[in-house]
Amino acid sequence: MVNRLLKAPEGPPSDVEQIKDRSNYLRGTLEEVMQDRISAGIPDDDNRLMKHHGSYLQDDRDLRNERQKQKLEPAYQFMLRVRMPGGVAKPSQWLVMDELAQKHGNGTLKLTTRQTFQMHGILKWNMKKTIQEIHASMLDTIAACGDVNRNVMCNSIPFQSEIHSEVYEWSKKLSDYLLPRTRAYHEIWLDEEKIAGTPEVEVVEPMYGPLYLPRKFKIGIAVPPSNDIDVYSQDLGFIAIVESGKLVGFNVAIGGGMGMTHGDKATYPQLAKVIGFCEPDRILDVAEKVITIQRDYGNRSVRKNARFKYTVDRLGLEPVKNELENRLGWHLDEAKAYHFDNNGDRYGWVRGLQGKWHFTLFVEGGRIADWKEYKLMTGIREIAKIHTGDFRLTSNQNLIIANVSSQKKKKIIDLLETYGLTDGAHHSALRRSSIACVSLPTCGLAMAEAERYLPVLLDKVETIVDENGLRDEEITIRMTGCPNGCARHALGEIGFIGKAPGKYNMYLGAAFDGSRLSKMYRENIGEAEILKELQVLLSRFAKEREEREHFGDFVIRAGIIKEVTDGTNFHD
Ligand code: SRM
Ligand code: SF4
Repeated sequence: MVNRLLKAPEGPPSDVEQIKDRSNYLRGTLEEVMQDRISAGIPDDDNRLMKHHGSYLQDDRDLRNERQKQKLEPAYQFMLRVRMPGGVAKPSQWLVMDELAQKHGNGTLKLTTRQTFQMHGILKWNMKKTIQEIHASMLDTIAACGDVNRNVMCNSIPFQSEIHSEVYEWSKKLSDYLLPRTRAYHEIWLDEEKIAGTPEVEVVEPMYGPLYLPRKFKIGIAVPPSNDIDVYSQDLGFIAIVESGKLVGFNVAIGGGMGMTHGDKATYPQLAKVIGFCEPDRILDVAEKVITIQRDYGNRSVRKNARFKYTVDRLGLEPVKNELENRLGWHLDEAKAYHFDNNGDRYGWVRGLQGKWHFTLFVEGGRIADWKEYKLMTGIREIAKIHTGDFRLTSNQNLIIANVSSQKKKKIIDLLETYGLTDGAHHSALRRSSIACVSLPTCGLAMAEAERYLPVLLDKVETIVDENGLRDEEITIRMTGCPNGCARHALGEIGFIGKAPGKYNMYLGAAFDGSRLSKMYRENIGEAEILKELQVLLSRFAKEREEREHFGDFVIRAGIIKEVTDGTNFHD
């Protein structure tokens, strides 16, 4: 039922809308083109649909020029992203991912900022078997990308109490409940028999409809005081409210998102706003109705303005809340008080429920690989072989070896030592608070390096940090290769966005707990200028900061950068 007071923007449907429309519920000609052996790639239309199956066609950009010179087609390969709510994987599943990465991928795994695995470098001919093996391990890649609800994030600290496992169960239920219903994935990748239906009467996608959403949609659940999942960056965020040790429900926040386009003020990062509270068993209903509002009123004409944050800003928070309550048929309660301390990870060993132990391992840039001097991938593989608990991928791209029994702890410690795997305590707290998106060489949208460059930059910044006595000071620092914000740059106290090879826009002033956006401080600067700026800023911070003041707050108080009070004034 459409509310006449609310309107979707007018305009012709975007190319992607047309592709989805023609696709017969995300099938397109994927089945045929994946069998075609002439090219290692697939046509653009099918690639748009491919995303809904959890994969992107990419090419190795390090090889692009050389292959062009040799008149070869680009070095096409696929990226595959797993759906894994809350980032929880069994050791057996880890071993499958590891094996597939060796067998069909580029020999590495990426732990993503939404708590899942990505594999890169899979050739077209190996895609089907890779997806089948993932499926056999009880994971899948459905809706990991595309215009649907994505991997549902959830606070990854397992030791807190029963609350964590309860909240994790909700993230799984949300993820399953909001899955597309089309059988396209099962038919194309898992050889499910096509069932002749009666399309005229059958409702294939009762919630999404045949066009799915105007854009991707993201949900995350935070458990205060940790905001590790950056709840305000989500299209729909839930904040767990715990009273007398019991989960009583969730505050509901809507309309967050990080992406923007350089130089286009009609695009901006935005924070989700809390609109009320609901009891736990109502969150599926809330999520479904919020999604249908975006389905009905999101911008299907201009994709760069199609995220739910723009729908909320265009229609207004109150009208969207009213519409939600109309669709729900009940009212949200008043939001309850909560408090966040930080949006990072806590490293090392902690003891939790039933005497189980958890170790948070520092994984720089989320990349699991073997280097000459550091056999991270082999080390975790050996741990997975004996581990009886589980693994938790964090939203800061780290890894928790979780639920280790006291009996097994010694063996795990031995393996950690053998392979030199640590909580990163020998690094600066700045490095341990860093995130970088994938960027080059696989990301087709990258304008500058991120994952490969941030560690190199940090080597130099750590010298400045040491000179100023800030080695143990947690300052969140995030780098992305373009303004899409995959490392949630706008919520890092220091943020860099790639502008061109070797050049970055520098951002300052985000809050340590992820509750305030950063603002641009310098435009298009290279390494020498970055270091010069940080030299001045960090030395001022060391001298002038107030007790326990965070860097993001300091730069605002000291008048170095203006506070961003809302995404809509991000560019002012
Ligand atoms: Fe992202 C597109 C990688 C989290 C905002 N993102 C991409 C693509 C698929 C590039 C493309 O479209 O061709 C990147 C693939 C690179 C590669 O080679 O693997 C990519 N995004 C990633 C990951 C792997 C970064 C990482 O290093 O961890 C993260 C995977 C998450 C996952 O497991 O699902 C990832 N992306 C994010 C986040 C952070 C988050 O969700 O918490 C954001 C910002 C939040 C948001 O969505 O607002 C994000 N990615 C984008 C955008 C901008 C979307 C927008 O509407 O503003 C794009 C581009 C697009 O959608 O057109 C994008
Ligand atoms: Fe690619 Fe840009 Fe996302 Fe980095 S932020 S992974 S460069 S789309």
